[in-house]
Amino acid sequence: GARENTQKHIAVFAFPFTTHAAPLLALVQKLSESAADSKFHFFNTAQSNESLFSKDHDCERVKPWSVDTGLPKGYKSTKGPSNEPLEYFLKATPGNFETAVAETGLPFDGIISDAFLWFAKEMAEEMRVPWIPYFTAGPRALLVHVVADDLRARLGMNGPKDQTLEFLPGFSAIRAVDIPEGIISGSFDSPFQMMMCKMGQMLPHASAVAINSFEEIDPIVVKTLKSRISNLLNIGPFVLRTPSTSDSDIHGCLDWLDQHMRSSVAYISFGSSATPSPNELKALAEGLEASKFPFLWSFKGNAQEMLPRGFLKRTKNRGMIVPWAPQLIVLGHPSVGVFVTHCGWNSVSESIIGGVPMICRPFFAEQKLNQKTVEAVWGFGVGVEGGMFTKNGTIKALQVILSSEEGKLMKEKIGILQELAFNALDTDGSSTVNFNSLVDLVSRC
Ligand code: U2F
Repeated sequence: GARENTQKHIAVFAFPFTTHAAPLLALVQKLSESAADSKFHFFNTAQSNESLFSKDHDCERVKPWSVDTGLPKGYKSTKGPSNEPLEYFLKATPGNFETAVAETGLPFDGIISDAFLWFAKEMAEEMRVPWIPYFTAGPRALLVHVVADDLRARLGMNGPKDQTLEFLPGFSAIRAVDIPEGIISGSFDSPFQMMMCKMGQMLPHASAVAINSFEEIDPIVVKTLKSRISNLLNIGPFVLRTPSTSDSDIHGCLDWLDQHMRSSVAYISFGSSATPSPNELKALAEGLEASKFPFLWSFKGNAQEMLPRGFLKRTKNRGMIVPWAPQLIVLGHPSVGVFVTHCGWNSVSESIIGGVPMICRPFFAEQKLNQKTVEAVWGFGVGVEGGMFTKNGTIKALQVILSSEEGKLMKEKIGILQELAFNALDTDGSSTVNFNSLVDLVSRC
């Protein structure tokens, strides 16, 4: 319609849990540099926005707006991990976003959303504007949600756990048990699972689907995905385009790494919300201690209390424990030889960028699928024996990667993918070309 000026307004809907909102904001910030006549409005919970935007953030191009959390008045979070905030939030959608959008009083020309927030499609339809979802995990995870109905028809619900998915190109090494819960196993009717199910149905109807991955990472899977989603834009690994503020090294990890030998250190982190049980933490610590490899551990919680007595003292000459590490840079440091990870997609991507083989201990969501892909498809990582940390399993896995021929081969294999990742982001690389298409699309909103 007639506007006073030519500035467009793009609404952006964030998913405020785990590492979802940060990659979305990184994308939007980059878009705002290229799609100069668009202003981006970032709808997210106040708390999540606070952690993402600095106090002196200039709102000229990207403006944060608060969305209701859905939490009851006076809600006190329970100690430890809880699904409650997520459940309240989901209950409040889409009304909380609709309200926040209405409160701006602005006419919007397009919606970019976290892919999880499928209802953005319906809102975009009502506004008669394009919907561009962003999927922050990998292509396999995206595919299994998009073909969820087919998987259910083929494999039934809660069928044999070890049957493989041969019928899906590239999936012959993947078993039913590796597929995220809520597709062919587990509960299907939780609000979260229902959201994922709707997401799978809606994504093929988006104007384009952006994904934080690159085409060469998994060509067969990307091809199948493209047959379902005609405008799939692999634009990653996006972290390489946007140096983040969490990269500052206040705990001195890099100086510490400088003192160690090439490919000798185990870096350990389980991402934003997974924590191994006390027993597993103990086993992991015992394994690290007995293996004698140096380690850098990004540890959530009180290490003194949670790790075996005397462990910190006994390992102080070759172990470093920090509450937060500049992970991308750490994984790029030549001293790091293995990443002990929960296989969150950002972590897997950063390990590929750093060329570091992985020891995988997945917890939830699509992490098992990521592990199996790392292990059986790409061949540059191992799971821990039995799926949980034991002292001996930990020692074994560390030895395979840090001091065996097999480990060397893994390092070579991940080096190949590492190079492809960097190539994808070259000026004429696939992810750059795709990003430019995304800019075009947003500019045409
Ligand atoms: C959810 O994953 P998480 O948030 O648990 O984990 P990652 O995707 O691996 O992201 C963790 C990020 O935090 C950073 C690290 C990653 O970018 O570099 N980080 C750090 O900089 N320093 C630290 O000490 C520790 C972490 C979900 F659980 C997964 O299943 C999904 O794959 C993922 C993406 O959708 O979101």
